[in-house]
Amino acid sequence: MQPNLRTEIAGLRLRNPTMLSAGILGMTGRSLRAVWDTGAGAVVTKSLGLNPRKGYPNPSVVDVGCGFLNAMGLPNPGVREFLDELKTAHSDQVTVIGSIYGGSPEEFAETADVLRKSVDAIELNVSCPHVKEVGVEIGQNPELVETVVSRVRKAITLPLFVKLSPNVTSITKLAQAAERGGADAVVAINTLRAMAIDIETCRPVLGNKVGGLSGPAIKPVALRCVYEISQTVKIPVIGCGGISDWKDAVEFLLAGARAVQIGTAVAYHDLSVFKEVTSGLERYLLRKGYAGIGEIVGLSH
Ligand code: RRO
Repeated sequence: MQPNLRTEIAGLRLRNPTMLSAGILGMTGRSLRAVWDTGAGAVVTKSLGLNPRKGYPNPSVVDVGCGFLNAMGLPNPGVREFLDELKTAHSDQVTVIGSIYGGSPEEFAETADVLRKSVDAIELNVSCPHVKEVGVEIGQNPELVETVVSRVRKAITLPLFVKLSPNVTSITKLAQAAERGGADAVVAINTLRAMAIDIETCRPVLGNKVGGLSGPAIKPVALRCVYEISQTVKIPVIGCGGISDWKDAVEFLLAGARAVQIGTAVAYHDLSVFKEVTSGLERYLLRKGYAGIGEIVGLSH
């Protein structure tokens, strides 16, 4: 019998445990739809705020060999403008998660409220490593995380995820704060603060100088975070960070993730990564004699 790849997170039913992570191909309805059509179990939008943002000057993304370094600076057209894109992306058949950021609990709540009817779940981005006031300054502070989450919790009934930062002393304390605030799941992890320097110009490569590292280099860090968080909180964990093939996905499930997000691998390879991961997972479950994903979640503990 074919193993069951379906999984569920806070009532959100997924056809398989893969998701497109925030920040990659999430800027238009057509690109979100295209990723869904290649087999992702859900797609996450680029992080959206109440007002449009231009983002940082180029270079804003650079390949550093072991991954990507980015300082996009939260470019987005603003949540209201994006609703039109969601008309293209979202339907009863297509699972879309809206990623949002804000400068205050009120701003997060208002943005979530605008999106509420156009997505299946909300992901709070409190962990952008290089944008002042709306990113990791919130995500490094457990009290603020709890306040933001509980304010959004009051505003919407949709499944509520919180994307956590690895740029902290204890990620488990932030996961606990999200859980106390009423989050349904945490996503671990956002990018690691990092930089590159051009040895000819003797200057930092990124327009913003410092950015976030994603891709294969951060996979072991992300895996450790998922392992620790899943031992600490009761809510589900969604793994994110350097997942490039089905073996990486299996590792994250064994560490305790109930689903995985894939971003940099889409840019490094192409959209076939979702099919590669789901068919590899299926073969693995079959070979090991497991009936479904649920049987291997957290098995390494
Ligand atoms: O837009 C960005 O520069 C960005 C964001 Br919002 C984020 O959450 N993580 C990241 O690495 N870049």
